[in-house]
Amino acid sequence: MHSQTSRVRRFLIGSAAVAAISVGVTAPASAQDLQADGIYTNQGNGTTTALVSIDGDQMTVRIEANGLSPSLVHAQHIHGEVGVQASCPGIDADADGDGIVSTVEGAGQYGTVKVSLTTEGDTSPDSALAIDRYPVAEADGTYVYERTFTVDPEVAANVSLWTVVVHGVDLDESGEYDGDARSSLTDELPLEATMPATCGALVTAQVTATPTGGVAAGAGGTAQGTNTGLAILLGLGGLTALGGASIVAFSRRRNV
Ligand SMILES: [Cu+2]
Repeated sequence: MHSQTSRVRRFLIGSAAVAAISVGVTAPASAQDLQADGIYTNQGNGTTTALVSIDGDQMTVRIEANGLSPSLVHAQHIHGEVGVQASCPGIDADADGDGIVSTVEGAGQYGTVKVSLTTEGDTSPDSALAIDRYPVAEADGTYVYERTFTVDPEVAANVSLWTVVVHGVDLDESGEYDGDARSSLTDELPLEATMPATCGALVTAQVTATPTGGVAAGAGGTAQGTNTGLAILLGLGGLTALGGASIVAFSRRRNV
């Protein structure tokens, strides 16, 4: 037999727990997860997968690259223009008809450099050509890049419109960036070093966990968050949004 009092108390305990646990569901909503699947824009068979997460002024970028020119450095940037939906060029962007979409020829669609995805130090457009601070592909043409850094509010607000471009194609497979053709950006570098290898437009990343899954996963102790005050506010909102189903799910879990 259940007294009214114990039933109410049980509900309140359950609600508090759900409110706390739903922090684990609600808090990431302030972050933004984007993904860009980059394919080759020129000769070469490179592919890149870029994951970009924004949380306040912190940006985390992970790039997995395959099929790039081996053992060579690959400049990589987030390209775009404020307030403009960027896209990746096709061969029709080859204005001078040399069969290659240069960085400048592609800029009409993907814009200018907004973030330099360097391995260390500055990440501003000033480092766009800092080729001593970009990833070098392994001998099999792969690399993995991951870095977290601070970005301007303008970048955080616009990055979902932008693209990830990885540069560098060893066209003649000589093992180095060379040849008479000069970069569209600077005469100091060969065209091979700066021409786009892959380009991908950033879109919202696929959600991998349902809210219910998030609650279950969170039962292990996300209540011990650091933003307790804010978390409670967010948690209350989360509780309303999650509704009774989550409480049932939580109760069932507790009874297992
Ligand atoms: Cu670039």
